[in-house]
Amino acid sequence: MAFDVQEFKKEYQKKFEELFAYGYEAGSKTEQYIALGDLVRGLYSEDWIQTIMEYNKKKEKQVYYFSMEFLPGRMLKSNLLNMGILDCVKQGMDELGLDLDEVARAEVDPALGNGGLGRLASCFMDSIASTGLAGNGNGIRYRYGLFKQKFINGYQIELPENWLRNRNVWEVRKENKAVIVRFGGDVSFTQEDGDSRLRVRHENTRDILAVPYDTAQVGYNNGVVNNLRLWSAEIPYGDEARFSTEEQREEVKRITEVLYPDDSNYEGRLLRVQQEYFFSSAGIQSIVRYFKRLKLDWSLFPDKIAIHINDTHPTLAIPELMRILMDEEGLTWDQAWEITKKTVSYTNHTILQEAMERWPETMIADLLPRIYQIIQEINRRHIDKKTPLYGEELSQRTAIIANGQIKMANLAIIGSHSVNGVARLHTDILMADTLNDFYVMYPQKFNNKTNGITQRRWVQIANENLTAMLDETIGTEWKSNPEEIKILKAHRDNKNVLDKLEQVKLSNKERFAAYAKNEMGIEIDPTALFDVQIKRLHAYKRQLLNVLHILDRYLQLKDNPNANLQKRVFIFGAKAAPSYYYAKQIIKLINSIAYLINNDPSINDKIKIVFVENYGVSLAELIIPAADISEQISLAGKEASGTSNMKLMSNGAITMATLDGANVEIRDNVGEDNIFIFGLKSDEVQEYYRNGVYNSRDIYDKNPRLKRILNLLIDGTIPGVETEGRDIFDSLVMYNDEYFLLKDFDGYLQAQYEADAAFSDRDRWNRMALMNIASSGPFSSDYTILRYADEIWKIKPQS
Ligand code: H2P
Repeated sequence: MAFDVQEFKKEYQKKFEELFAYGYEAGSKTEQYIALGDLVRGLYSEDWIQTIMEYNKKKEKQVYYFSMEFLPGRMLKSNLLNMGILDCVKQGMDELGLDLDEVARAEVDPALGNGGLGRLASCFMDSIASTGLAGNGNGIRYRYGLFKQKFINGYQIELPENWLRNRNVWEVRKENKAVIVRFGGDVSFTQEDGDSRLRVRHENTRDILAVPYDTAQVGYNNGVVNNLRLWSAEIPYGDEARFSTEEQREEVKRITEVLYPDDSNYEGRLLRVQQEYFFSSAGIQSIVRYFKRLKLDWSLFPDKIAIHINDTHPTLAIPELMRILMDEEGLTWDQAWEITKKTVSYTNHTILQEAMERWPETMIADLLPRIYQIIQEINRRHIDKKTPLYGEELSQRTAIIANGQIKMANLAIIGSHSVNGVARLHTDILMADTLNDFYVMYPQKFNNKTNGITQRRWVQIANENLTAMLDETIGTEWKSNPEEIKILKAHRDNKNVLDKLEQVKLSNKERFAAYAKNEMGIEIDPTALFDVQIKRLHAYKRQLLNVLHILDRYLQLKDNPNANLQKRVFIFGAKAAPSYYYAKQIIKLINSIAYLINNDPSINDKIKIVFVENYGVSLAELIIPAADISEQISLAGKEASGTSNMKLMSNGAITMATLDGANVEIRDNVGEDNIFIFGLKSDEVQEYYRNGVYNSRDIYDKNPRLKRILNLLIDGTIPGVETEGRDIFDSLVMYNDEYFLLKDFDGYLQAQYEADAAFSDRDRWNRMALMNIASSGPFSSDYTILRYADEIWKIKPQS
């Protein structure tokens, strides 16, 4: 985008005065940010309109990525980068006496997701635009999003995150595109004289208005600006009388109020289904409206539209598309079914049984009576068709409805043409085990699409120092062609480059140290090894294994304060689901250990623990560039892919890994010498589950080092964790340690002490870091997305 500094300064001043009626110098950071954001939106608006017009004119096939979560992070700098005006704006702001970074920090980071799944959706949106694909996002505009995490006395407290309190400059409300989503009501069928078809009548429904808010997804230096559409629930115009009580109005608002309402009870689960249907239906309605404008035969629908459902949350899009095609557009079941299957594709993100969505049949029957009928019919036809082919037993196991429950994954697989896992190992497990019944029936539907991340946000924006160093060393081609970063390997023995890399890391660690000091009052040494585990708190991700390692060091230093141990800073960032009691206990435990160790002078700063509050995209951007070790220590077979592993690798952290998820592919790319691998392999874990001989109590009894550590949980050493310590101890020792922490403990320790040795050899460590950065190109989400486009969606980048 052509733009010069002088012009920018003039425009910025004008914009500010227009908005706030005084000079920018007197404005608050938030006002200065809003003015800049507004200006930037104005700058891409022409491309935004142009992109949409082009797609319409060419009747280009478009993909719609349906996701209950998006975690875009702050958008200002990423938009500036992709528009190619980041440097110009930075300089302009500078000349105006403003610091772009400070102004950018005034943007509230939208927390519309939980973790990897939501962030993946946002990396994908960036990559879809940046590779020039015609793609749209479809999701929910949560008024509050995910809770804001606070620690009080070490416990997680959840507060509402009012991210919209200052205007959201990026969104555009599109009232003219609003649609009605209907809940409840009565379904009946009528047949008029002379009409061979039954007509569906759906009356007495509770109608909610879905209003879209659109946000531009700016492609990298290519003029493409795609659309992310998030829906908000409102009372339909003119229908206010029907929502006369406060309670009724609240009920409407609640649909798009928070992400993942506590679904440990019936009301929470009901609300969640409402959310899922709400955005699925609204999205499908707007797609159908668009398709009808093209004036094409319905059979061409799958040639123009691909609908991707990110996990099972948007699965109701399948019966909703069926409903619209049949009830509203008059297609037959067979026609509608053919179109639906050809249009929809599905990504599975987990093999954990508890994360597989199932809804009580009665709930769906009450809330969505017509959708319920359609699901029943899909199920009936599925069983009828498959029983003669595969027998009763297998067919019943794949049923969508069983024991009064509706299984969303089964519906997603049966109603789509493609099912993909998110890393090679994960897809293998899906095919061989978790979804094997379906794999037997539909082998051609299954495929792997290993996750990716965008280096634009995770290197170029998050790590400006590394970016500058790379540009200087290998040129700038890697920015548009991430594979090209491999050229860096040629410098693996170049002492000068290795030293520069060390400097870059150090300056990023200093930046994080300043944050820890200013925001948390914790003093850390930037030359210490920064050991990072940042992800949702979950037992299978094994933050606790990390804790056991910390306690091992603690005991060594208590025994001998002069023990020759590498100084380490352990950095955690994690939210626990509000109803996940065990995860919250682990948070309390880590905070208590942090308090104990950080304040023990005899530890002499050899260990510091920093558990950041309210971890999210912006904190990740601060922590990842500062990491030396990337903890990816889930029990093998449980983590579908992981994506923080890729972000950390791209920033030169060395992975401490089990052979799980995409860690396997990271190892293949980076080589055994540049990663620390330990622990059970996925098939060994499977074998243990099968033969049932695992006995954690036995390990506890026989391993004195581990026993001593575990006893710390219950002997009063860690203050304030009487209940938590006991419960966690029991889960590991008395209840047989579901995630095999004790089994993997020795291997983990050994790998950690190897890492210490490697870290103390500066050249060796820096070379490992370099090799990680140089091997990270293939994990660009641009490549992942091009594979989705080519193999699943059948769409091509625009020329
Ligand atoms: C999940 C999986 C990750 C995966 C991610 C994106 C659900 O994310 O567990 O293994 O990388 O989806 O596919 P997370 O645990 O981070 O919430």
